Parts: sequence; structure tokens; C-alpha cells
Amino acid sequence: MISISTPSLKQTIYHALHECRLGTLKLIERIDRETLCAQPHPDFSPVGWHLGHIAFTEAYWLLEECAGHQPLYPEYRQLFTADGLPKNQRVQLPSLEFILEYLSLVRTQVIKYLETAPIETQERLWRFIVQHESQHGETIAIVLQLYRFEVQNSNYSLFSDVPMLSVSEVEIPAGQLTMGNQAIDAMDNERRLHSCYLDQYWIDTYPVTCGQYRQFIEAGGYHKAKWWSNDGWEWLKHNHYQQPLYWTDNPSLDNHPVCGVSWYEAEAYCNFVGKRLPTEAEWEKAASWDREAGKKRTYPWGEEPPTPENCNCNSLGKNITNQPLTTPVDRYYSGVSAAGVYDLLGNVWEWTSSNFMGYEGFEFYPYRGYSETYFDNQHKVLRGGSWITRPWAMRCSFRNWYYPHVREIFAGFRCARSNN
Ligand code: AVJ
Ligand code: FE
Repeated sequence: MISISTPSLKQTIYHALHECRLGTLKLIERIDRETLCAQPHPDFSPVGWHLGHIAFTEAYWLLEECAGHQPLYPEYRQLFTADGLPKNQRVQLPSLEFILEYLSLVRTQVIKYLETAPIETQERLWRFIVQHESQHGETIAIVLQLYRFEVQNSNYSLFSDVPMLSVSEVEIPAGQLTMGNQAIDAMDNERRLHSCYLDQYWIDTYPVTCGQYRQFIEAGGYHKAKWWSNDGWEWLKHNHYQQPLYWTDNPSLDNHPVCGVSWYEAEAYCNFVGKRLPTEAEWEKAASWDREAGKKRTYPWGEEPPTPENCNCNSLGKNITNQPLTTPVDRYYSGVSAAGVYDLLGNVWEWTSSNFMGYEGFEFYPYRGYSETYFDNQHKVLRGGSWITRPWAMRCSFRNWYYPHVREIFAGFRCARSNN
């Protein structure tokens, strides 16, 4: 039977769940038991835990809360719930076979439930579940990357090393910005839409590249307190880092964004060049504001969701080697924002100067611990997305957050400044 009508909401949700899951499974295609349970860094749970937690979260919200089912494996609730055990106690895991079975059992029941579920009134929750799995998929990729880095720090293959235009910046005139997002798929922390006035500022056309960052390293950046804040210098003294976590001193990557820096390193580099990090509002305005049209865009390039044409995202299953999966920062001309800024979504997450806080009128969804627990004036906001970020978790308004010392995530930054 040929149908040419637009897909129903149920089909759309079904398809997103399915696509999202294919990507999650692709990440762990050839995983072994050791890698499944390994915890290469204390801030990150093992891959197997994330998989169980994805299944648990989907079962809890859709099967228990919506469909009224009994818990599937009550004995695993404490292990796989978000607020159950400290991260270092998440290493005693059931077998891979069990975890995969758990994922598919939950999914089978979820799809059965979807047949009759009142989807119109539950759309937000279903979309949350897709984004939840998307985000844990990225964390799985980070854990795999860290583990393989430990196991075999192999050489990077060569990329072409044509020079690119040197640093350029875009002027953003003073004015009002409508910040945030109240679409059905917006997370609690993106809401509500609100107006925000920004003074004139300049923001870099590209994220800071490895080539630029090398100058900081070579100028003794990691040895001179003068570029660092007090907190940053304290942090550095305790850790003795000399370069970003995912640094490779390969000139053929000079046009790629620097990746694997903490917020403190980003801050120090900005001081070194006499600039600063953008606030999250400045980042969002440069990404979304279409001055001529007088409105904001969902994505820098417009309204079509991210594709490999517009940005470097969703590249799953390639994380088997230590090759950087970044691309040159000027690669995606079709992804440029209305203001003329490149490479905003995908490639690397970008640190901003802002602390993670709720917007005015914040209401948690679906649980306090998704965002509100982190409104502690300690976490910094990241914007944009990385090469591994799934398309459901990427838009101009999307907010990510981590402590300023975290450098294991796929994050870089871009610089901004206030006056000439
Ligand atoms: C937004 C990536 C910091 O992984 O802790 C997943 C996303 N929240 N499950 C995290 C999240 C609940 C969150 N980050
Ligand atoms: Fe979670």
C-alpha cells in the first residue's frame, strides 16, 4: 500500500526511537566485557552502566509511569537509576547479553504500548526519552575514547594541511534577543522563551583551532600563572597538564578545533589573546538570530534538522581508532549562521562563560535531577554539540553543562570580546 500522507506523530516518535537506538548499538558493536565494565575516569560511569540506565529510564517513564506496568527487574533499580549508587560502585554489572536483552525487552514493551498510548498528551515525555538516550550515547563515546586512549595511544593519520584564513570575527550589534525555546522537544532548562538585551560584541567566526592553541602552549601557557584565574591556576598546579587531553602535535590538524580542554584552559587561552569566552546568550544570539528576518532560527542555517551537509555530527561507529573525528572549522559553509558564524553545531562543544542556571519561571521536567540539581553556581554551560552528538540533542537553544575542571568531554571553545 502506498501512503503519501505526512507521517503521524506516532510514526515520527517510533522512527526517532528506532534511529536513536541503532546509533547507540553501533557505538558498542564490538565491545568486550572488559571495556563494558571499565571506568577509565572517576567522573564517568562504565559503558555497561549507561546502557542499563538507558533501558531503566525508558522503562521507568514509559512503562511504569505511563503504562502502569510493574517494574521489570526491581533488583536492578538501585544500580541503574540516576540517583542510586556513586559512580565508582557502578562497575559490577550483569553480562552484556543481559543488558542487551534488557534494552530490547523494554523496547518491545514500549512499542507495544505506543500502539495505544495517548501520544498527543505524552509527546514531550517521549521526546525526552529520545534525547536522554542520545545524551548517554555521547557519554558512552567519551568513555570508549578515554579507555582506548589509555590502552593504545596510536598515531593519528594525516589530514590535508592547507592553511585557512587567519582569525576573523563577526560584529553583533546591540539589541534584543529572544532567548530559549518552548517547542515540544525543548528540555526544561531551555524554557521559557524570554527577551534579553545584549550590548554590541564581537565573536570569533570559528572555534579556536589547534594551530592557534599551539601558540599558547609554545608561549609557555601552561607554565605562566598570569594567563590563569586563581581557580584555574590552583587546578593546574594539582594536575600538571601541559596540553589538552586529546592533543596531538600534528600540524595537519591545525585547522581542526582544539578538543579536550577544561573550562579553565579555555579561560586561560582567552586571556592570552586578550579576549574572553562568550556568555551563553551571546553564543545563542550569534547562532540563532536572523536580524534581517527579525526572528530566531532553530538551527544556525534555518529550520531543517542537522545533517552531514550542515555540520559534523552523528558520526557513530567510527570511534574504534584514535583518529580525531573533528573536521576543519571552516568546512561547513552551508552551516553558517545568519550572522556569519561558522561551525556552531557539531564538531566540538563550546564552553561559555555562563554558570548553568534556570531561566526565569523554570519548572523541572520530568524530574528535578535532570537540570535543577545542577543549578549550583559551579557548572558551566556548553553550547553547540560534538561530532558524536545525535541530531535530537542539537539546536541553537540546547544547553549542556559540566564542572569547569572536566576535560574528558569533546569540548573546545571560541572567543569573544566587548570593544575594539
Ligand atoms: C547534560 C550531558 C550533563 O549526562 O549528566 C543524562 C545529560 N541527564 N541523564 C548528563 C543527562 C540525565 C547530562 N548532561
Ligand atoms: Fe540519564
